[in-house]
Amino acid sequence: PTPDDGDTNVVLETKPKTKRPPLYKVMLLNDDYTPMEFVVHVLERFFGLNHAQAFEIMLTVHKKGLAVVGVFSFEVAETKVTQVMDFARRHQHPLQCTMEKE
Ligand code: NFA
Repeated sequence: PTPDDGDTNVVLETKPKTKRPPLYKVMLLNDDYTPMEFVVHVLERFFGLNHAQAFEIMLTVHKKGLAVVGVFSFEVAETKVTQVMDFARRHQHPLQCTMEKE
């Protein structure tokens, strides 16, 4: 008798793997103390927004409590959060910046 080679009726399916790396939303949170102009400056400086875009997002955070300011790879998002948190602390403002997987 022929030994079973194990290849009988074996279907090898492969999904086409086109996995994109996960993206992370970087968010700014409202508070009662950080000056509006400081938030606008942060958005211009660390997120490359022009003044009008920065002002608009600042107002959204002010009115809604938070807003997504950008979507990035994990490393870039982490860097933005650290830069904003350090900058806010250096200026003694309680501004909070966080990230969340999309
Ligand atoms: N709410 C702050 C104020 O009235 C402004 C602010 C906007 C703070 C967005 C944090 C984020 N001075």
